[in-house]
Amino acid sequence: MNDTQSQKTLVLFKPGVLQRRIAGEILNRFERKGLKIIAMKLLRMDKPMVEAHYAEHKGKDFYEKLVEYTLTGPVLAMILEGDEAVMIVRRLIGPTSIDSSLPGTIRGDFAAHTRLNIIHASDSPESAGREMALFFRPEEICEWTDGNSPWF
Ligand code: FUP
Repeated sequence: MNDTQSQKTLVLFKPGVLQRRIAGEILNRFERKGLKIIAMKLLRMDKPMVEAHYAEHKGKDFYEKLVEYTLTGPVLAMILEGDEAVMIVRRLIGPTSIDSSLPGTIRGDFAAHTRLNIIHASDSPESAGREMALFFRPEEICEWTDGNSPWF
């Protein structure tokens, strides 16, 4: 525990999660790992917001389809907090490419196509800062402590 650092990370359940009624099942994986939910919002992203979120991919061959998919329904955005949360959440979701996403990871278990890989999570503390600000105002973030909870 000594060298670990508490971090916040932005997680986005893409439209396929709500459409397939698996939000609870996926959220459960983060909670049972010990990550803390400190913000959560169900929303329909508009095109400018999707384009801002995926700005780094503009011009790539998958970009238009990725934007289109992200607009097909509501998304569930959340901020998770915990020691080394950025890395831990990325490990839980699995690699971007479905070819590399092993069973046991969220993408490995629930997604069959890279473009429809159902979930997004910040890939660095810097990305997390930018992405949290895109989805949440500061007053929408609810910090809390574990009190005497014994299990982490
Ligand atoms: P990740 O951070 O793991 O979500 O990965 P990226 O930011 O590299 O990619 C964002 C989204 O673009 C992925 F979720 C799916 C889509 N994508 C493709 O459709 N094809 C690719 O080759 C790479 C990414």
